[in-house]
Amino acid sequence: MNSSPEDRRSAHVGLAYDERMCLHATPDGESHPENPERIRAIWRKLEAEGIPDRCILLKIKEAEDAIIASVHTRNHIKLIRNISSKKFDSRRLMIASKLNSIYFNEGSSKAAYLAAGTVIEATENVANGNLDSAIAVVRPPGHHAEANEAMGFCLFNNVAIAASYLLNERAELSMRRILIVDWDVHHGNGTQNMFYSDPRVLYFSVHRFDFGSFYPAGSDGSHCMIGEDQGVGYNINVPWEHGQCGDADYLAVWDHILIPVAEAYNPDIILISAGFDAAMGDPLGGCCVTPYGYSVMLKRLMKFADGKIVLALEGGYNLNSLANSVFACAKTLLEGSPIVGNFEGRPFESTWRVINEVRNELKTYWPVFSIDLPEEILISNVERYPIQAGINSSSDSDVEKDLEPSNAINFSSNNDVGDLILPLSKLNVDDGDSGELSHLRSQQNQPGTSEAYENSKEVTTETCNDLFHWRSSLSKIDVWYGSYGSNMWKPRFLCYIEGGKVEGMTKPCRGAMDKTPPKDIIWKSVPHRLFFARSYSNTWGHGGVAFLNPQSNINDKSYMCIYRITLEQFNDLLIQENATTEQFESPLVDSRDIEFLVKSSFMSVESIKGGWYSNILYLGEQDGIPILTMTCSLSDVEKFKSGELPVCAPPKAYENTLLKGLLEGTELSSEEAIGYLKDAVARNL
Ligand code: Q9C
Ligand code: ZN
Repeated sequence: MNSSPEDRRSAHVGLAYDERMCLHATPDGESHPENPERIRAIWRKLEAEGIPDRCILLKIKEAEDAIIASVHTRNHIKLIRNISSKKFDSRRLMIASKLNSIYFNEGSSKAAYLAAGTVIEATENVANGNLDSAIAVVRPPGHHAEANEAMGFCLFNNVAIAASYLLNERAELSMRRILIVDWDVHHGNGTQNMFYSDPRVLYFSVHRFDFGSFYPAGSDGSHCMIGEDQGVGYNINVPWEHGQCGDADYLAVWDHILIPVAEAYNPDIILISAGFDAAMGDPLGGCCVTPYGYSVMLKRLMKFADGKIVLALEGGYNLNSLANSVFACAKTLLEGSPIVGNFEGRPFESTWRVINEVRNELKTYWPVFSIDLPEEILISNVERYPIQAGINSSSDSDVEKDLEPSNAINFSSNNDVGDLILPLSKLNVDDGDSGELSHLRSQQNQPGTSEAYENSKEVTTETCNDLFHWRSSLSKIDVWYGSYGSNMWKPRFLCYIEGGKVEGMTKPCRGAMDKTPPKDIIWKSVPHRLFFARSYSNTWGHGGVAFLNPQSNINDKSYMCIYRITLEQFNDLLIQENATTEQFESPLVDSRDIEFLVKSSFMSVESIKGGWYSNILYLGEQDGIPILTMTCSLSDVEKFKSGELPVCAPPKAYENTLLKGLLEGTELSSEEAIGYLKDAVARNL
C-alpha cells in the first residue's frame, strides 16, 4: 500500500468485496432484483479477468455507530442494528412492509454495517493517499436511505456516511470539498437531503425522472432542487424525461454540466454513487449506457482531485451488464484510460432541453453556465426521439372497469375478433385492393389477429361502405376535442388516433379509422371542476379516472388541451373512451347533434348510456369551430357525491401522465401543475 507514485506501472487501486454482504437476502427466498448474486457476479467477472491481482484488497469492516450517526438518526441506527436479531424475528416482515421497497432477513444488519464500513475504509485510504482510487463492491446499496428511513433497497447511506466521516472525523486529511457523482439511474434522494444545505458536498445526480413519475418519484429529483442556505448551488440534478438514454446523452451531460462544474468546484475527492442500473439491458432502468460509456464517464472525472476517486456500488440489476460495467471501471482506474470502444448516435432532443434547463437554473451559482451552448448542437437537423408507441396486440384498449358493481357497459368478454373496429366477419379485404381500406388492413396485420384476418375474406366492400357511410361525411367536419385527463399528454392522445400505447398504459388502443394527427393543438381553461372517480381502470390500474363536472361554475377552473380533429375521429374517440367494441351504423354524434349541443350545452348519447363518458359537453368555440368534450352524466355526479359510486385519487402512472401533459402544454411550472392536480384530488365535489 505504500509504494511511491514514481515506481509504479499501474495505479494503486483499492478493491473491496466480502461474501458476508450476501447475507442480506429476501426472508422467504422470493426473487428480488437486489439480491446476493449481484455482487457475486461482479466478483466472478473481476476474478476471471485477473483484476483482484492488480488491485489492493481492502480490509472489510463494520461501520461504527458513532460514524453512521453523523447522517442517520439514533432510531434508524437502532432499527438496522436490531432488525436481524432474534427478538425481531416475528416483526421483521411487518416493519419491512411499512417501508418503501425494503426487505429484511437475519443477515441484513451485518450486511448493512459491512457495506457502510467498507465504503468508509475505501474512502479513508484514498483520502489519506494510501490508494489512488478504489472500488467498493458493496450491498445493500445506500443512496435512497434517508436520515431516519430505509427505502429503495437501501438501509444505510454508505456514500453519505463516508463523505460525512471525511468532513467531520478526518479534518486533518483536508478533504474540504467533496464531489458526489451519482450515476445510478435513480435519484439519490437520501444523499441529496443529507447535504442539501452543505456547500462542502456538491451532490450531482443524473437520473430518470420522467416528470416526477420514476422511482423514487415526486419532486426531489427535479432540476429545481439546487440546495438551500449555504448549500444553494451545490445540488445539481439532471432529470431525464424518459428512458432509453445512453452514452451520447450521458456524455453530453458530462461535457456541458458536470465537467465545467467540477473544474470550477475543484473537489478534493470524488465519491461516485456508482449504480449500474442505467446500463443497457438493466430491467429497472430502461436506459442503455455501455461499459465503454461508463469507462469514459469515469476517465473524464479522473483529471480532478488528483485522481482521488472512490466508486461505491449502488444499483444495477442485470448481472451481465453489471459485471461488465464494473470491470470496465476497474480497468479504467488501473490503466488510466478508457477501455476500447466507441459509441454511436447522438443525444435525444430532450437531452439538450434538460441540459439547458439545468444550466439555466444554476447559472447564477456557476457562471460557466451563462455561456450559451454552441448553436449547432441545439438545432440538429436529425433529432432523436425515444420510441414510445408500440402496438402489442389489438386487444381492448381503454376499457375502464370498476371492481364495484357499476352501470358500465360490459364488453369484457372480448374474443380475438370482437375488438376490431369492423367485425371481421363482415369484411372482405383481398390483397389486391388498395386505398380507402388500407388502414384497416394494417390494423389486421397486428400480431395476434392474423388468424382472424385469414377468416375474413367473404364479404364485399359494399357492406363496408354501407356500414360506414356516415364516416365520409363526418370526416369533412372539424371539431375541437377538449381533453382534461391523460389525453392532455399528446402521445397518449395519439394512441386513440393512431393506435398503440405509451408508458404507463397496460393495454394498447385500437386507434381511429382515420389516423390523421390533429390539425392544431391549443390550451384553454374552462369553468368546470376536474375530479377523480371510479376505482379501477384496465389502462391505469387501481385508482380514479378523470372527469369534468358537466355543470359549470365560474369559481371552477380546469386546464384543457383541445385538439382539432374531424367529427369522424371524435366518434371513434367516444367509442374507445366508452369501452365499446360495437359497430354503429349511425354516428354517435353527428352535425345535427352539434346544433343541439350549441343550444343545450350537453347531450347524453343514448347508445352508450352505460359508458363512463357518454355525456358530451359543448364548451364554446374556437376559430368558429365547436369545442366538445366527453364526461360522465349529471346523475353519475350525484352518485359520486352520495358515495354510491367511488371517488378516489388517481393512480400514480395516471396522475403522472396528466402532469406530463400539463407541463408540455401550459405555462404551468411543475409545482403549479402538481398543486393543480393535488387540489382536484383533495376538494370534495
Ligand atoms: N413500484 C436502487 O437502485 N422500485 N434502488 C420500486 C415500486 C424501487 C432502486 C418500484 C427501486 C429502487 C439502489
Ligand atoms: Zn438505482
